[in-house]
Amino acid sequence: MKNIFFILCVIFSSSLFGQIVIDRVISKVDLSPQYELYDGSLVSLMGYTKLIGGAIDLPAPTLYYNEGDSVNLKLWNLSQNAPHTIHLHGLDVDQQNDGVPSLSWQVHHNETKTYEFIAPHPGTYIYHCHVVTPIHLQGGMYGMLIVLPADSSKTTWTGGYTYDKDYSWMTSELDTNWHSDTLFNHEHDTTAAIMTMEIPIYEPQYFLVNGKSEQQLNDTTISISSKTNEVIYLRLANIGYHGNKFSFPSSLNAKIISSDGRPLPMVEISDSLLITPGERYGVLLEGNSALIDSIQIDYFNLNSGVVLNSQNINITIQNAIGIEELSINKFKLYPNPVKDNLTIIFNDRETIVDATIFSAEGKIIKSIKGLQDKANHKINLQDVPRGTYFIQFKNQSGSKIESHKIIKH
Ligand SMILES: [Cu+2]
Repeated sequence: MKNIFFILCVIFSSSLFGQIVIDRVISKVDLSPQYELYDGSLVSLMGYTKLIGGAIDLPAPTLYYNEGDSVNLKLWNLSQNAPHTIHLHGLDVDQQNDGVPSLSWQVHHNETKTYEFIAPHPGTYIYHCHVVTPIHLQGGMYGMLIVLPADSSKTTWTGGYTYDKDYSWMTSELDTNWHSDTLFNHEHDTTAAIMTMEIPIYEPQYFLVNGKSEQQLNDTTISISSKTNEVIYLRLANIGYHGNKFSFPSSLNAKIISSDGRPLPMVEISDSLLITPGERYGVLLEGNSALIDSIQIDYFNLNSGVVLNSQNINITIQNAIGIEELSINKFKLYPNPVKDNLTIIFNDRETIVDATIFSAEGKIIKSIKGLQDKANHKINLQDVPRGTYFIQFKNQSGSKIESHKIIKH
């Protein structure tokens, strides 16, 4: 009888509290600049990774849990000097496990400590270091934490909206002057009442989505590719020090459904959305007709409101008949998929354009300047390895006209 009672308890508790999940992240500091920015320059990071020998990820690896999971999240600090923590931004966890050093503990060099919590409501959260937060966070110690419904279904939350595809975009900025050895290698005692450290004025040169910018945003994990009438679920999180204004093409009928890990009481239908640092939003998009456009993100100074930079993420919605059939394209490419020569035809009377071919990782493969609306242009892709690429057309003033996906066979 006792045994049956015990078994029933185990079954009941596992169905109520979900799985026990053991997870680990490692904190590190680059000894030399290794993280490549869109213009090819390298910068050092202070951040998290999952692999001992792996490079630091920017953002940190996204942590996925299911609602009700009992999570044991270990932090192994392999970096020298400053200790680190994991603050679980927006999650309902107890103070001991919330990674704020003055209220709990911190993890010193070569120590491992474990955060224990039950994954709360399905939604989008952030984790970041809470030791000398402005510096460690700018250094790269941030990532997304996503709680899925208990059954892992493509549903925003239990009983919520179903979706076909989801994309997670974490916005931030990067000021290379904050990525110096002097700032990263500081010794730090969080119990000290006074700590002085000279910090440069924050003037970021790079404005990021998932650690990338400009042509790197053609990465297939970031740019949206979908079919008509598919529902796209966008998880947005701003971990920069500036505000973001998202502008969605109006034909996508953007619906703002959740904020900071909770459903909004009223769904808001809006083509624009402001996100301040630390906030998260859930947005549903659905295109009823074919589209090649972009979602614009303006990064603005919270004090002055001045827009400092804008990034665009391509969105392609295809009919079942495929991308070549879209009549709104200004350029036609054939054959696509291509084996040898890619021919470009001007559908519209853009006079002179520059074309750049990028790999899915954002590396420039070929750059052709001054294409003219007269003859057919052939680009030889024989020497390009098989894979997915993007061709981007810009006019002579440097404004982007449109981008196409190319499949190389
Ligand atoms: Cu830290």
